[in-house]
Amino acid sequence: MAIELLPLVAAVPRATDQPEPEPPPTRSLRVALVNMPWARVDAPSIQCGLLQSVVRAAGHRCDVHYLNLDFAAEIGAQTYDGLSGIPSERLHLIGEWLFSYAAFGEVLTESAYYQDFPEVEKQWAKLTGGSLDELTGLRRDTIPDWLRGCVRRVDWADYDVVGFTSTFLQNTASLALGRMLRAEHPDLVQVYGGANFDGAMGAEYAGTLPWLDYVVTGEGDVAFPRLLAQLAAAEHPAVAHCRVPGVLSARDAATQTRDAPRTQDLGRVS
Ligand code: B12
Repeated sequence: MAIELLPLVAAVPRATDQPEPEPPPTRSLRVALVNMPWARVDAPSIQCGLLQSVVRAAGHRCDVHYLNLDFAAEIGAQTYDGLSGIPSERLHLIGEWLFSYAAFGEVLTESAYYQDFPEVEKQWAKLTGGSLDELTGLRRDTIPDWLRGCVRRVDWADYDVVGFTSTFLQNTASLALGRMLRAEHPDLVQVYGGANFDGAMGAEYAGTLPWLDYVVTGEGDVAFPRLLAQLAAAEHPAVAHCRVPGVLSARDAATQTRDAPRTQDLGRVS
């Protein structure tokens, strides 16, 4: 038995087989990672925590902005929790729909949405005691105002790169803030990653939405620091041709669909 296992054991990479650490970047970048609604508020983001550690280890400054907490404070923790964990959210996608007006304008009207998903009225009333007019107000007024506040309150000019992480219902919130940031801070390089950008989804977003400078498909532990190193060396980072496996931009989204390589050294991700 021990003899049969031997080839398998030999194939497992050992510490000495690990790739050499990346050389230090040509300059240190200032990186902001953002955790948008509707990420849960009772736990930190494992994505931002891991990526912050690898970005710092690669020689850059890195802050994490928990804007999900800020939004929960804005609308009340109970309403936030209720909406982020609302039953059948995968059917009516209420979290995505609420931020969609700020991101894309009127794509699906309230009346059409409420007609398609009649359960939303009951669920919202149970959660807040409020009417559909109030839900409409949240979508049309509260959320766009809150996003404009996020653009003002954080000193985005102090960053070279902003990275949005998106899993579950974080997509339209991330895209909406990113779009507003592009208008106010056109030189801020925007990078998107997370389960919502995996595979073909990432390629589609990168090729369609012009404010997404780079999309990382797959794990970011290796690809993100490599991308940052190339951005640090580039004269015009937002339009640089970054040749990193798993990193897509509008310029090469159609041609590159490989996921980013996974780290082989868990000791570097902590
Ligand atoms: C643990 C887990 C859960 C846990 C905890 C979830 C939580 N709220 O944190 C539980 C059991 C609660 C859960 C529930 C659900 N889950 Co779940 N879950 C997972 C699982 C197994 C691991 C997620 C994780 O923490 N990974 C570890 C982190 C570090 O990895 P990561 O998120 O991929 O991040 C890396 C990259 O994406 C990238 N990256 C991420 N952000 C960024 C940002 C930038 C700028 C860059 C450059 C890179 C980058 O780098 C990161 C580090 O390598 C994944 C499958 C998987 N193998 O990933 C499914 C997964 C996330 N779940 C999924 C689903 C569908 C669900 C449910 C809806 C299932 C259901 N029907 O109820 C619920 C929803 C719960 C909710 N709304 O919170 C889907 C999400 C699809 C999507 N597009 O968002 C996944 C991807 C599984 C799948 N393939 O379908 N889940």
